[in-house]
Amino acid sequence: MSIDEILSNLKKELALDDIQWIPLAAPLRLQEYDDWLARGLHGEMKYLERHRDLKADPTRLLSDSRSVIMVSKSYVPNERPHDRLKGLRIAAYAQATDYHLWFKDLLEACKLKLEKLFPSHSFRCGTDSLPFLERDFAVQAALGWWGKNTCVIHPRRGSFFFLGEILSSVERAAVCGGAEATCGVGTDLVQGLAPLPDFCGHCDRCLQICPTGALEKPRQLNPLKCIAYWTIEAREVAPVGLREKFGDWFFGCDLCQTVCPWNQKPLRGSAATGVKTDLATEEILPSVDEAELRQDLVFLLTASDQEIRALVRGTPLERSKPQGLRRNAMIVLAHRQLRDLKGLLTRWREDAGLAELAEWAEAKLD
Ligand code: B12
Ligand code: SF4
Ligand code: SF4
Repeated sequence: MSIDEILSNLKKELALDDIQWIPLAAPLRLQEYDDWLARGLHGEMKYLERHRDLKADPTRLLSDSRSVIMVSKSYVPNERPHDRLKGLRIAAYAQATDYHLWFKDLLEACKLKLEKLFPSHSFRCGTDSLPFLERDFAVQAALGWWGKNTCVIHPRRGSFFFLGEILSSVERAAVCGGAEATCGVGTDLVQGLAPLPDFCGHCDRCLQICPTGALEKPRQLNPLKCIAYWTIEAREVAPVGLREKFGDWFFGCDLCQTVCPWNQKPLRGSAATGVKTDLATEEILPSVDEAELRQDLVFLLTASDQEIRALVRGTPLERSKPQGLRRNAMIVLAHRQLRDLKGLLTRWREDAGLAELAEWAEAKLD
């Protein structure tokens, strides 16, 4: 079996969108990563700093690793929807069950098949949480180009996909010289793949649409201004001037991807249909159901930690913890000017972490 046949079989059997196998080289943009860390842009995401050396040398993740298989899996249209907190504006990836579980399972299945084909070799897979510069290697594997919004974009598939990786000890010399010579792992592994051209051209829609100015320059995102950072990763509450600009995003943000011309085709027919890239921010996204919105806000601001945890279990929303979800709910409540729900804020004025935000939200509703 040739390498192309192996990859094509894996793609079909596991319903992957793209899969490429490349030699493990150095990251392309480590210097930019270091500059970004040096500016402190990782904020509370201290793991990005801790993992820096592992990212610089991915061979440390798997001894004898020689190559990596990069995989993409689209989440638009959503094949695994959950029905939690549907009244709130949640980024498309988080409207599905947690990809750290199901996509990791797909990658493990892929790994098992590879272990059978290459019994004397070792493999290690991951998605998101492995200290590995996924977008850098996805670009190396020609799964897309680096968009000005920093996402990896494919000319046909757009950017609404997850990335995953399988590190492997396989290299041409080892395979062809040993018992697995019939596998025919050939020159394509040695040479790598030609990168895709940068198809952003003169477009700058993502930079224009970002409500907080987080895309400071093409391909330079400042998470400390990004809605996704403040609603998913941060434990702190966003500074006042910034939270005013969040709109009704409750968890994550898709604006810089939604306006991207390369995402219009993948978006058609998905839950996000109706996207019109020439409209003002408020009009770009489908409206949320007001009754459901109220119901969700009441739940989040009255339920116990335990009840909230039970509701979001198995979804990406778990990442924010109950206190983070309450925090996000208060900002949405203030933004949507739901004055009749103002009473929900009262009890949080006594809460050490949320008091300032509760007072701010009350003032916004006055
Ligand atoms: C930390 C993190 C975040 C942070 C920081 C985002 C960021 N842009 O770095 C926050 C919380 C904000 C975030 C948000 C999102 N994330 Co995130 N995130 C990550 C994580 C864990 C690490 C990314 C990282 O290393 N950032 C460090 C900075 C420095 O990297 P960077 O901004 O990409 O900058 C690089 C380029 O700009 C490049 N560069 C700089 N200058 C130049 C110039 C040229 C010419 C070129 C070519 C390149 C280039 O070099 C830099 C260093 O590599 C990865 C998973 C992983 N293990 O890699 C997922 C990951 C990047 N996230 C992902 C997703 C889906 C999202 C969201 C869409 C979720 C959402 N809807 O809310 C948003 C998208 C926001 C955006 N526009 O990027 C996917 C992206 C898939 C894709 N198609 O690209 C990943 C790969 C997870 C996964 N396994 O699928 N994320
Ligand atoms: S995810 Fe939202 S806030 Fe973050 S850079 Fe994109 S548009 Fe801006
Ligand atoms: S919106 Fe335009 S500039 Fe931004 S990533 Fe898409 S093509 Fe590139």
